[in-house]
Amino acid sequence: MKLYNANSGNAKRVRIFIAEKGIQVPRIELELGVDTRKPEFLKINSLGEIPVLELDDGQIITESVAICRYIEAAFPTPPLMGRTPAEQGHIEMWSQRIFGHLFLPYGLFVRHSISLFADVVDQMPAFAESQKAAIPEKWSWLDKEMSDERPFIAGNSFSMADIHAMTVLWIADALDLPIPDHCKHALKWADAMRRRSSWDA
Ligand SMILES: N[C@@H](CCC(=O)N[C@@H](CS)C(=O)NCC(=O)O)C(=O)O
Repeated sequence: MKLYNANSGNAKRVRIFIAEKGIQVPRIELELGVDTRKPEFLKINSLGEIPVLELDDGQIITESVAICRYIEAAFPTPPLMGRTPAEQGHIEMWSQRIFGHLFLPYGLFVRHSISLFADVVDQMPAFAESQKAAIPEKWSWLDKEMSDERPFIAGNSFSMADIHAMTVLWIADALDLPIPDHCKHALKWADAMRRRSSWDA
């Protein structure tokens, strides 16, 4: 296997997942917005996006969550997407909640505000600002949800839902749009995630 990688949140999600599995996957490092738009890379992913996983037989898997699903099936230990039907349902529920309510506001703010994406989307500065303004209340929502003192996003075990949220945390750090100070439960969770070795993946 090899991973086409760059400095991005979607690639970070896959790098953390791989690190949590304790496996080694060689990387091909690309420059976002430069190498990702070259004809030779468009032959690998017609959308010109990383991450991309190339299997040993040459098959290509794109989309960060699809790559994680492949790795979960190929390397089931430790399980990160749940064992029982109830665990799988809850982890997927929380993964979608974190993606929809936290990753998207950050991601849409970025897409509508930085020059890298100026020729990818019709940027609307007012929309970017509205997404940015929504972020603190989204963290407040998560903080209230975690006031039951559960250690991880989807319950008592580390899972894909935490990896989704770690990706958000990494973007939040990069943009200096942090978890608000009053979100004590979310901040406690974030401190614990920063101490995991996979945080540096
Ligand atoms: N749904 C995809 C999104 C991937 C994506 O948007 N990648 C961006 C970086 S975060 C990219 O490679 N952009 C390349 C470019 O803009 O040239 C996934 O989850 O992997």
